[in-house]
Amino acid sequence: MTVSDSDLRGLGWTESFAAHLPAGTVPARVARVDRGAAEVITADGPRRVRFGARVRRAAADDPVALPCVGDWVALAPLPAADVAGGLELAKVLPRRTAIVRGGVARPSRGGPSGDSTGQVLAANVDVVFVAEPARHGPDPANLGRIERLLALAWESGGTPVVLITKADLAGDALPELLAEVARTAPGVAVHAVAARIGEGVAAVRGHIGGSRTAVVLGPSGAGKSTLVNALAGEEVMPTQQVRARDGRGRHTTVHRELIALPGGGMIIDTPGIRRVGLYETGEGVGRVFAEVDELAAGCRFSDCAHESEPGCAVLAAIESGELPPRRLESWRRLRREAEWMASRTDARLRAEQVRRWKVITKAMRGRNRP
Ligand SMILES: Nc1nc2c(ncn2[C@@H]2O[C@H](COP(=O)(O)OP(=O)(O)OP(=O)(O)O)[C@@H](O)[C@H]2O)c(=O)[nH]1
Ligand SMILES: [Mg+2]
Ligand SMILES: [Zn+2]
Repeated sequence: MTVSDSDLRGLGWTESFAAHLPAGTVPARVARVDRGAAEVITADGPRRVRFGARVRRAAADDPVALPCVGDWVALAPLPAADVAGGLELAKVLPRRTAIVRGGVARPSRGGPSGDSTGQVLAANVDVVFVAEPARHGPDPANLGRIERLLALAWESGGTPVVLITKADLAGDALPELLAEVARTAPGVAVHAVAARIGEGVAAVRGHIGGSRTAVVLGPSGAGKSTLVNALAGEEVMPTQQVRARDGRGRHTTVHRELIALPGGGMIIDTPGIRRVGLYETGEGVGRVFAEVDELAAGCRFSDCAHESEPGCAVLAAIESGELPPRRLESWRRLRREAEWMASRTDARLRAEQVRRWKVITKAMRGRNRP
């Protein structure tokens, strides 16, 4: 590494990125993307760069190739430099991890529908915080949304962590809610956070040490930006000031943005997610429902569909109350969606596209395996 590279290590720059940096270019990390341009952080500080022609062409063919928040990129001198020192974003370096969402899938008679183009929500993240707000009342959190975001998080190659945000709103129901969420997220750390009053923030901070990068995903109004501000120790992101009357359809954060935290580590704040489809169809769903797979190993028939077969260990677990029926339904829905995605005619192409952009993920997955 060169001297200037060492300044970037705190931002997550490693030898494996350096190995892909073309000669004569400058490395930078993308902090924010606007149409056709990006705010990047270089060893010399922040600057704004436009996408070069090759990057624009690649992104037109394949949206996954579009530079994204968290990406490491190569900056090259502008081809016809009328501005001295002018740089453009010339190349996206292969991603270590990437959160890729599919097109919005709507249930229809023939199964899920929707397009199968992907969008990278964040790149090179180590930790994926799934933020689900606690609510007052009989239905204190949306467990299905947690499961869906966990599948996406596992597919990314990063480590998921569930945050029950606005935990103060759950009142006495909080311990029970946390226990239920823990059952919904096997093998995943679960924390209660009330960022507005500073509770649980230290536990979140504990996941973002050194030069790690985290991203926070969740619905609008979950308190994501409030948490990011609590971590940053200052008002870096605007938060929802007055509660919208119906609480819906108001997005305070509109850009995904990478924020460097005092004391090291980075967090990417994101706009609220309304509905997110699966894109990659690897081990994600299986990991979210690890206990269902374990139970299924005890079914009499190895191809048991857990519908009505004799000797079905999954149905027996439902009968005994060990497995909530909601959990099996949710598993079925996500499995169906993943299978539908995998069966699309462009599935092979899609897998190749992601592989091309995510070279080191396999090794990462091996390391993350509990
Ligand atoms: N009761 C309670 N309210 C909170 C807490 N954290 C945030 N809020 C409030 O929840 C509302 C939404 O907070 P934001 O941080 O803007 O939510 P967000 O997830 O960033 O929303 P988007 O940017 O729209 O995706 C604000 O009015 C916050 O003050 C908390 O710990 N407890
Ligand atoms: Mg926000
Ligand atoms: Zn079975």
